[in-house]
Amino acid sequence: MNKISRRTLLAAGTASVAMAAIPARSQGMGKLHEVRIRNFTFIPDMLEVRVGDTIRWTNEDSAPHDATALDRSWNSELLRRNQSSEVKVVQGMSPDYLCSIHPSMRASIKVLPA
Ligand SMILES: [Cu+2]
Repeated sequence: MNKISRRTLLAAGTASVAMAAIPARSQGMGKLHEVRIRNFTFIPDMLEVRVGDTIRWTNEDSAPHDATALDRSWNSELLRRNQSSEVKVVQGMSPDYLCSIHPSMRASIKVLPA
């Protein structure tokens, strides 16, 4: 690699880091909420969130699980053991969810006003 292309790459790298940081500061990143899935249970099974927050589900069971809105309007990825998936909280997000594989697994979120 010659000097010029190396310098260009470094400059590009710096610019992308700066661009990523600006919206984070001006808009706020929202809070990250963790939900663990253990023994066929969402923990916690009730979560208070705000628009712009992120919910991360992590499956600690050997059985696969997911988080799927009762009305199917949103869902996490299918989670195998120790896998995580994140969903961003949006306005009017459907509050009640289940595991689509084990529908008796139920939990809910409460979207608080911003
Ligand atoms: Cu399940």
